[in-house]
Amino acid sequence: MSVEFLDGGIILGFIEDDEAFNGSVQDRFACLDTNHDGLLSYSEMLQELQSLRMIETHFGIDEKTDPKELSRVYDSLFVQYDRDSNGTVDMEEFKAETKRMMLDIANDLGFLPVQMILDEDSFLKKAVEREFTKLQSDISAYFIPINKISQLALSMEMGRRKAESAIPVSVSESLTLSPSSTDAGNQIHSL
Ligand SMILES: [Ca+2]
Ligand SMILES: [Ca+2]
Repeated sequence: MSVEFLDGGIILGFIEDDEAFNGSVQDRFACLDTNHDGLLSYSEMLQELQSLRMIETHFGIDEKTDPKELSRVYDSLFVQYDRDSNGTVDMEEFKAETKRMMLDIANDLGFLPVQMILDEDSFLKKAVEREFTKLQSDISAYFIPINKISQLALSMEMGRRKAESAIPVSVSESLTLSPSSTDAGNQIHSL
């Protein structure tokens, strides 16, 4: 569990990022599919349905704790996943319903960030993690890393010192050179 700031934009960014979203959905599906038959039975889905109910509780929609009521909630959630009503949830059904639910949450949230307690392996947490990684790579793309800055400052300082130490030399050179060069000029003219 961790407390994260979340808004609709973060969720939308996640579900529109095919690589991130499909990867997370496939990972979760594989975790839930304990007998590895490529389908999720009601009992395999129960863990997911329980975590979904928790999200709903955070939104203040569902406060029911009566076991009969709860199993009714899980039944209706399962039916939402099992779109062809064959009693199991396949990968496409799981992906489609997860996307639809995330879209609903994104629409409910809007673009004002809210603080939410998230499960470490929840899709919402994945959305936050993706946003954070994206933000970090955006920052490193726009800003020079700190060690580069200090290198730059060092080479600028070296350049400044070099220039300072060069000034007396060039002044004395120009002082000694200018009469002779004038002489040379005069000589050219006189020749
Ligand atoms: Ca299974
Ligand atoms: Ca099905």
